[in-house]
Amino acid sequence: MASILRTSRTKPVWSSLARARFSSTAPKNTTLKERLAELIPLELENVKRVRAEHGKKSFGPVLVDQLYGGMRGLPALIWDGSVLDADEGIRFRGKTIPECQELLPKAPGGAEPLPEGLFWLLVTGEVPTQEQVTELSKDWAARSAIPEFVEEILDRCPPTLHPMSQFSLAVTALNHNSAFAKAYQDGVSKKEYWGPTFEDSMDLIAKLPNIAGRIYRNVYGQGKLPAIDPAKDYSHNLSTLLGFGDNQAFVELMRLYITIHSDHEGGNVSAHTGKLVGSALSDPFLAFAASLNGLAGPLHGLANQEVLVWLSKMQSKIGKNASDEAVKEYVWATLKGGQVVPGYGHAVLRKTDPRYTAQREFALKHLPEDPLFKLVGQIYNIVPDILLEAGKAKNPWPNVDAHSGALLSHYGLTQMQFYTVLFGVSRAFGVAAQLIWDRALGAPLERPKSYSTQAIEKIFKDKA
Ligand code: CMX
Repeated sequence: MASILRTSRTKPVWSSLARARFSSTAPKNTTLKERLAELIPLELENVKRVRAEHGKKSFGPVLVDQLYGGMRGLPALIWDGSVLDADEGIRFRGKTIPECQELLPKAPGGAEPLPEGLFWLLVTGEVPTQEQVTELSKDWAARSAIPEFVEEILDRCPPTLHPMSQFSLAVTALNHNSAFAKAYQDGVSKKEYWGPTFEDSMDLIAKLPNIAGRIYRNVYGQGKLPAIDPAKDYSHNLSTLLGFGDNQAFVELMRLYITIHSDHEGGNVSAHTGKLVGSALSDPFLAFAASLNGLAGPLHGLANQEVLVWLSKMQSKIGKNASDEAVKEYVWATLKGGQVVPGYGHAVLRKTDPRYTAQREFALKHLPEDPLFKLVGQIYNIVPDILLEAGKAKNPWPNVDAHSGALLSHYGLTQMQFYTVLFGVSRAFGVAAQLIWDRALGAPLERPKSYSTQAIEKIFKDKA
């Protein structure tokens, strides 16, 4: 990569940033925070240059329809961790899911990427070494304990309170010990915001398994929570807290699951909400709790619960091993009843979600004969044609949520209401990575302009 930016000493400082951004590996013997401290001044210069060169250029017209239409396609945000292409799907810092599966460090004997490595990649654009990933696992284990009062909040929740509401409550309450909130009260300089934001983000990710595990055990009566083992990776510990730590295939599934659910560029509801709330300088716990509340909606993360609910209802109505004809009739009945087919369609994607494909490949390897997996496959052969024929959905293909529940349920995690909590644990990785950069780059308060219908009419009347 040619050097783009030069210092007064004509030293090509861009080259190390370019190295960080384009298929590079992390320099050895640095921690994530040390590496960030090196990259931040380079990225500040880079953003300055991009704004100087392109800041006044237009991205094209804004249509009134976009204001009414959920801002689809409106270029409005900076999000560095990942970019979503309508046809190709997600790339994390330029890398596809199969590339991440190949390049990121794995657990001994494992085949799936460790989410620790994915987080390093999201934050720096670099692939970390095995040692750096092990250090992250240890660091997160050391930060994993949750305050006693947060445990009490969870223990006092009625089991009928949805796990996502419990999750959001607990994450909000973590703000009690926020390093950023404290530093802000102590008058920290803007230039230093990223340091306490980094600490909070690391604490946030580290504490989520204990929160998720406690909710799972409380709600489903699964007994006492075991301790986090600093010698194990994040996904292994999460699996243990849920009661599946002895099942190596489940642990591998968690590694893949967290990796592929971590980030999906910035415009989706959970990512954008986290960034929006963070822009008010609400700390990462408050910002991410807001993300969780968005993820809990049935058109977004809750869809993975909805898929399993829908499949179960289907099985009780038309039986297991139903014919294609019976499934088709059930899908049409769903649409005619004014409901969506959960797990299908997407606001950006126009092809099968590569996150769906990654899960299908995992299933083909680990559970090819599972009846629910076979049903998911049968539905894949039926639903897109029906959605096309119905003529409304712009994308008839499956998204990530069409598959995840079938995998979890295969290993005995059958409590569908809990599924979005696992999506939430994963989504913290992407939201946290961007929050760190937003504070490092001094991202301003978000404040787009809204219009009333009356105002829009007036604008065009006056122009006529
Ligand atoms: N079943 C039935 N109708 C669907 C549909 C589906 N799976 N997907 C889209 N449509 C409908 C929309 O409801 C909309 O109908 P109206 O015009 O009556 O409002 C029409 O088709 C056009 O929608 P679109 O432009 O194709 O899709 P949107 O960008 O508006 O919405 C999404 C995207 C995901 C909300 C939608 O496809 C959907 O509701 N899918 C089912 C829920 C789901 O799986 N969500 C998870 C998405 C991934 C995630 O965030 O986790």
